[in-house]
Amino acid sequence: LNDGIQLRRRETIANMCDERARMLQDQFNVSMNHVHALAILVSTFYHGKQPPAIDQKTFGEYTERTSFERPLTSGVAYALRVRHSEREKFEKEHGWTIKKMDTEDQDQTLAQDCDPANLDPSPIQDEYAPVILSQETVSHIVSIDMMSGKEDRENILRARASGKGVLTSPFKLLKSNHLGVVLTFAVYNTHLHQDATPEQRINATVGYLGASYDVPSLVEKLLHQLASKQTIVVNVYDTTNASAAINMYGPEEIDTGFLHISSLDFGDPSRKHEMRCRFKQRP
Ligand code: WA2
Repeated sequence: LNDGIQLRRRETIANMCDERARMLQDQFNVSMNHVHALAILVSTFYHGKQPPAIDQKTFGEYTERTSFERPLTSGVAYALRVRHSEREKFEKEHGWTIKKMDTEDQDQTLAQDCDPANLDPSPIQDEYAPVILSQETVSHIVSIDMMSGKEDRENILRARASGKGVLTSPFKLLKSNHLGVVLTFAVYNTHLHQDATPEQRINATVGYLGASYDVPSLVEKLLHQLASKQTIVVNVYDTTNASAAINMYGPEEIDTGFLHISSLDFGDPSRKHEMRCRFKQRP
Protein backbone atom coordinates (compact mmCIF):
# COMPACT_ATOMS: atom_id res chain seq x y z
CA LEU A 1 0.00 0.00 0.00
CA ASN A 2 2.79 2.40 0.98
CA ASP A 3 4.52 1.60 -2.32
CA GLY A 4 1.38 2.66 -4.15
CA ILE A 5 1.32 6.00 -2.37
CA GLN A 6 4.99 6.58 -3.09
CA LEU A 7 4.44 5.81 -6.75
CA ARG A 8 1.52 8.24 -6.94
CA ARG A 9 3.59 10.97 -5.29
CA ARG A 10 6.35 10.40 -7.80
CA GLU A 11 3.86 10.65 -10.66
CA THR A 12 2.30 13.79 -9.21
CA ILE A 13 5.58 15.65 -8.84
CA ALA A 14 6.66 14.56 -12.33
CA ASN A 15 3.43 15.82 -13.90
CA MET A 16 3.49 19.13 -12.02
CA CYS A 17 7.12 19.74 -12.88
CA ASP A 18 6.75 18.83 -16.56
CA GLU A 19 3.70 21.09 -16.85
CA ARG A 20 5.56 24.06 -15.34
CA ALA A 21 8.67 23.47 -17.42
CA ARG A 22 6.56 23.26 -20.59
CA MET A 23 4.76 26.53 -19.72
CA LEU A 24 8.02 28.34 -19.08
CA GLN A 25 9.59 26.98 -22.25
CA ASP A 26 6.53 27.86 -24.36
CA GLN A 27 6.37 31.42 -23.01
CA PHE A 28 10.08 31.84 -23.61
CA ASN A 29 9.68 30.56 -27.16
CA VAL A 30 6.78 32.92 -27.86
CA SER A 31 8.76 35.93 -26.67
CA MET A 32 11.85 34.81 -28.59
CA ASN A 33 9.82 34.78 -31.82
CA HIS A 34 8.60 38.30 -31.16
CA VAL A 35 12.10 39.56 -30.42
CA HIS A 36 13.12 38.01 -33.76
CA ALA A 37 10.24 39.88 -35.44
CA LEU A 38 11.45 43.15 -33.83
CA ALA A 39 14.89 42.58 -35.38
CA ILE A 40 13.15 42.36 -38.78
CA LEU A 41 11.12 45.50 -37.98
CA VAL A 42 14.34 47.43 -37.30
CA SER A 43 15.93 46.01 -40.46
CA THR A 44 12.93 47.11 -42.55
CA PHE A 45 12.11 50.50 -41.08
CA TYR A 46 15.40 51.74 -39.64
CA HIS A 47 17.99 50.40 -42.10
CA GLY A 48 15.62 49.90 -45.05
CA LYS A 49 14.48 53.55 -45.24
CA GLN A 50 16.49 56.69 -45.91
CA PRO A 51 16.07 58.56 -43.63
CA PRO A 52 15.13 55.88 -41.05
CA ALA A 53 11.37 55.59 -40.44
CA ILE A 54 11.83 54.71 -36.74
CA ASP A 55 13.10 57.01 -34.01
CA GLN A 56 13.27 56.51 -30.24
CA LYS A 57 9.71 57.79 -29.76
CA THR A 58 8.24 55.33 -32.29
CA PHE A 59 10.34 52.41 -31.04
CA GLY A 60 9.51 53.20 -27.41
CA GLU A 61 5.77 53.36 -28.08
CA TYR A 62 5.67 50.31 -30.31
CA THR A 63 7.67 48.09 -27.97
CA GLU A 64 5.68 49.20 -24.92
CA ARG A 65 2.35 48.55 -26.64
CA THR A 66 3.47 45.12 -27.87
CA SER A 67 5.13 44.03 -24.62
CA PHE A 68 2.26 41.56 -24.02
CA GLU A 69 3.73 39.61 -26.96
CA ARG A 70 6.98 39.06 -25.06
CA PRO A 71 6.17 37.34 -21.80
CA LEU A 72 9.09 37.05 -19.35
CA THR A 73 11.06 39.94 -20.91
CA SER A 74 11.82 43.05 -18.91
CA GLY A 75 12.72 45.17 -21.95
CA VAL A 76 14.05 45.27 -25.50
CA ALA A 77 16.66 47.54 -27.07
CA TYR A 78 18.57 48.07 -30.31
CA ALA A 79 22.32 48.66 -30.47
CA LEU A 80 23.93 49.95 -33.65
CA ARG A 81 27.24 48.60 -34.97
CA VAL A 82 29.66 51.55 -35.09
CA ARG A 83 33.24 51.22 -36.41
CA HIS A 84 35.90 53.33 -34.74
CA SER A 85 36.34 55.34 -37.96
CA GLU A 86 32.65 56.36 -37.76
CA ARG A 87 32.63 57.13 -34.03
CA GLU A 88 33.14 60.90 -34.20
CA LYS A 89 30.46 61.39 -36.84
CA PHE A 90 28.07 59.10 -34.93
CA GLU A 91 28.58 60.95 -31.62
CA LYS A 92 28.11 64.33 -33.30
CA GLU A 93 24.88 63.19 -34.96
CA HIS A 94 23.43 61.77 -31.75
CA GLY A 95 24.68 64.51 -29.47
CA TRP A 96 26.19 62.10 -26.92
CA THR A 97 29.35 60.04 -26.48
CA ILE A 98 29.43 56.23 -26.52
CA LYS A 99 29.59 55.11 -22.87
CA LYS A 100 31.42 52.25 -21.20
CA MET A 101 29.26 49.78 -19.27
CA ASP A 102 29.83 50.19 -15.54
CA THR A 103 30.14 46.68 -14.12
CA GLU A 104 32.14 47.68 -11.04
CA ASP A 105 29.32 49.50 -9.35
CA GLN A 106 27.37 46.88 -7.43
CA ASP A 107 25.05 49.39 -5.81
CA GLN A 108 23.12 51.16 -8.53
CA THR A 109 20.34 52.33 -6.26
CA LEU A 110 21.22 56.02 -6.40
CA ALA A 111 19.49 57.73 -9.30
CA GLN A 112 22.70 59.46 -10.36
CA ASP A 113 24.49 56.11 -10.68
CA CYS A 114 21.89 55.00 -13.22
CA ASP A 115 22.21 58.08 -15.38
CA PRO A 116 24.30 57.36 -18.50
CA ALA A 117 25.47 60.99 -18.32
CA ASN A 118 27.63 59.96 -15.34
CA LEU A 119 29.30 57.05 -17.12
CA ASP A 120 32.79 57.17 -18.63
CA PRO A 121 33.20 57.35 -22.40
CA SER A 122 34.03 54.00 -23.98
CA PRO A 123 37.81 53.61 -24.48
CA ILE A 124 39.01 53.28 -28.09
CA GLN A 125 38.02 49.96 -29.71
CA ASP A 126 37.83 48.64 -33.30
CA GLU A 127 34.06 48.82 -33.07
CA TYR A 128 31.24 49.57 -30.64
CA ALA A 129 27.59 48.62 -30.09
CA PRO A 130 25.90 51.68 -28.53
CA VAL A 131 22.19 51.32 -27.74
CA ILE A 132 20.20 53.87 -29.80
CA LEU A 133 16.60 52.62 -29.35
CA SER A 134 15.00 51.18 -26.23
CA GLN A 135 11.76 50.20 -24.58
CA GLU A 136 11.14 52.69 -21.74
CA THR A 137 11.76 49.95 -19.12
CA VAL A 138 15.45 49.70 -20.13
CA SER A 139 16.09 53.35 -21.12
CA HIS A 140 19.10 53.34 -18.74
CA ILE A 141 21.15 51.40 -21.33
CA VAL A 142 20.77 54.02 -24.12
CA SER A 143 24.24 55.23 -25.29
CA ILE A 144 26.06 52.35 -23.52
CA ASP A 145 28.44 50.28 -25.65
CA MET A 146 27.10 46.74 -25.25
CA MET A 147 30.44 45.35 -26.42
CA SER A 148 32.00 46.73 -23.23
CA GLY A 149 30.15 44.16 -21.09
CA LYS A 150 31.59 40.62 -21.12
CA GLU A 151 28.29 38.70 -21.42
CA ASP A 152 26.71 41.16 -23.86
CA ARG A 153 29.85 41.18 -26.01
CA GLU A 154 30.03 37.38 -26.24
CA ASN A 155 26.35 37.28 -27.17
CA ILE A 156 26.80 39.91 -29.89
CA LEU A 157 29.73 38.04 -31.45
CA ARG A 158 27.90 34.70 -31.37
CA ALA A 159 24.62 36.19 -32.65
CA ARG A 160 26.16 37.84 -35.70
CA ALA A 161 28.29 34.86 -36.72
CA SER A 162 25.41 32.40 -36.38
CA GLY A 163 22.31 34.33 -37.49
CA LYS A 164 20.42 32.65 -34.64
CA GLY A 165 18.96 33.98 -31.41
CA VAL A 166 21.57 33.44 -28.70
CA LEU A 167 21.44 33.57 -24.91
CA THR A 168 23.95 34.70 -22.30
CA SER A 169 24.80 32.81 -19.14
CA PRO A 170 22.93 34.18 -16.15
CA PHE A 171 24.48 37.46 -14.91
CA LYS A 172 23.44 40.49 -12.89
CA LEU A 173 21.71 42.89 -15.27
CA LEU A 174 22.20 46.64 -14.96
CA LYS A 175 19.78 48.24 -12.49
CA SER A 176 18.58 44.85 -11.32
CA ASN A 177 19.42 42.93 -8.19
CA HIS A 178 18.78 39.49 -9.65
CA LEU A 179 20.34 37.22 -12.18
CA GLY A 180 18.99 37.58 -15.67
CA VAL A 181 19.81 36.57 -19.22
CA VAL A 182 19.99 38.52 -22.48
CA LEU A 183 18.70 37.22 -25.84
CA THR A 184 20.34 38.73 -28.95
CA PHE A 185 19.53 38.67 -32.67
CA ALA A 186 21.87 40.28 -35.20
CA VAL A 187 20.44 42.64 -37.82
CA TYR A 188 21.99 42.40 -41.32
CA ASN A 189 22.05 44.86 -44.22
CA THR A 190 21.16 42.23 -46.83
CA HIS A 191 19.03 39.13 -47.04
CA LEU A 192 21.42 36.32 -46.22
CA HIS A 193 20.97 32.74 -47.33
CA GLN A 194 20.31 30.08 -44.69
CA ASP A 195 23.77 28.70 -45.45
CA ALA A 196 25.67 32.01 -45.42
CA THR A 197 29.13 31.65 -43.84
CA PRO A 198 29.98 33.23 -40.48
CA GLU A 199 32.30 35.63 -42.33
CA GLN A 200 29.53 36.76 -44.70
CA ARG A 201 27.27 37.27 -41.70
CA ILE A 202 29.83 39.27 -39.74
CA ASN A 203 30.46 41.53 -42.74
CA ALA A 204 26.73 42.15 -43.28
CA THR A 205 26.02 42.99 -39.61
CA VAL A 206 24.60 46.46 -38.91
CA GLY A 207 23.27 46.07 -35.35
CA TYR A 208 21.89 43.93 -32.54
CA LEU A 209 18.38 43.61 -31.19
CA GLY A 210 18.34 42.32 -27.63
CA ALA A 211 15.87 41.46 -24.90
CA SER A 212 16.60 41.14 -21.20
CA TYR A 213 14.92 38.55 -18.99
CA ASP A 214 14.77 39.15 -15.26
CA VAL A 215 14.40 35.44 -14.54
CA PRO A 216 13.44 35.35 -10.82
CA SER A 217 10.64 37.91 -10.97
CA LEU A 218 9.29 36.56 -14.23
CA VAL A 219 9.31 32.89 -13.24
CA GLU A 220 7.71 33.90 -9.95
CA LYS A 221 4.88 35.60 -11.86
CA LEU A 222 4.40 32.53 -14.05
CA LEU A 223 4.30 30.06 -11.13
CA HIS A 224 2.03 32.33 -9.16
CA GLN A 225 -0.71 31.78 -11.74
CA LEU A 226 -0.65 28.06 -10.94
CA ALA A 227 -1.40 28.22 -7.20
CA SER A 228 0.77 25.26 -6.23
CA LYS A 229 3.26 27.16 -4.16
CA GLN A 230 2.05 25.49 -0.96
CA THR A 231 2.91 22.08 -2.39
CA ILE A 232 6.09 22.19 -4.45
CA VAL A 233 9.46 23.91 -4.59
CA VAL A 234 10.69 24.83 -8.05
CA ASN A 235 14.23 25.69 -9.13
CA VAL A 236 15.48 26.73 -12.57
CA TYR A 237 19.13 26.02 -13.35
CA ASP A 238 21.57 26.88 -16.10
CA THR A 239 23.39 23.54 -16.42
CA THR A 240 25.62 24.47 -19.39
CA ASN A 241 28.60 23.67 -17.18
CA ALA A 242 27.33 20.46 -15.59
CA SER A 243 29.80 20.58 -12.71
CA ALA A 244 28.88 24.18 -11.83
CA ALA A 245 25.15 24.59 -12.38
CA ILE A 246 23.83 28.11 -11.74
CA ASN A 247 20.63 28.54 -9.74
CA MET A 248 18.59 31.10 -11.69
CA TYR A 249 15.38 30.78 -9.73
CA GLY A 250 14.28 29.29 -6.43
CA PRO A 251 15.69 28.79 -2.95
CA GLU A 252 18.89 27.00 -2.06
CA GLU A 253 18.08 23.31 -2.51
CA ILE A 254 17.14 21.25 0.50
CA ASP A 255 16.59 17.52 0.35
CA THR A 256 12.94 16.76 1.04
CA GLY A 257 12.71 13.42 -0.69
CA PHE A 258 11.74 12.98 -4.32
CA LEU A 259 13.37 15.20 -6.84
CA HIS A 260 12.03 15.42 -10.38
CA ILE A 261 14.04 17.05 -13.15
CA SER A 262 12.25 18.38 -16.25
CA SER A 263 14.29 19.51 -19.23
CA LEU A 264 13.97 23.08 -20.52
CA ASP A 265 14.85 24.11 -24.06
CA PHE A 266 15.31 27.86 -24.54
CA GLY A 267 16.27 27.53 -28.19
CA ASP A 268 20.03 28.13 -27.95
CA PRO A 269 21.75 24.73 -28.34
CA SER A 270 24.92 25.98 -26.67
CA ARG A 271 23.10 26.62 -23.38
CA LYS A 272 21.48 23.96 -21.21
CA HIS A 273 18.71 24.54 -18.69
CA GLU A 274 16.54 22.41 -16.43
CA MET A 275 13.76 22.70 -13.88
CA ARG A 276 14.02 20.78 -10.60
CA CYS A 277 10.93 20.17 -8.47
CA ARG A 278 10.36 18.75 -4.98
CA PHE A 279 7.49 18.48 -2.55
CA LYS A 280 7.75 21.00 0.26
CA GLN A 281 7.18 18.35 2.89
CA ARG A 282 8.23 14.76 3.31
CA PRO A 283 5.30 12.34 3.13
N1 WA2 B 1 19.75 44.87 -21.59
C1 WA2 B 1 19.25 45.24 -20.39
N2 WA2 B 1 19.95 45.22 -19.26
C2 WA2 B 1 21.24 44.82 -19.32
C3 WA2 B 1 21.82 44.42 -20.54
C4 WA2 B 1 21.03 44.45 -21.70
N3 WA2 B 1 21.55 44.08 -22.90
N4 WA2 B 1 23.10 44.06 -20.26
C5 WA2 B 1 23.29 44.24 -18.93
N5 WA2 B 1 22.18 44.70 -18.35
C6 WA2 B 1 20.81 45.68 -26.94
O1 WA2 B 1 22.37 42.38 -27.50
C7 WA2 B 1 22.04 43.70 -27.73
C8 WA2 B 1 20.84 44.23 -24.14
C9 WA2 B 1 21.80 44.07 -25.28
C10 WA2 B 1 21.14 44.24 -26.65
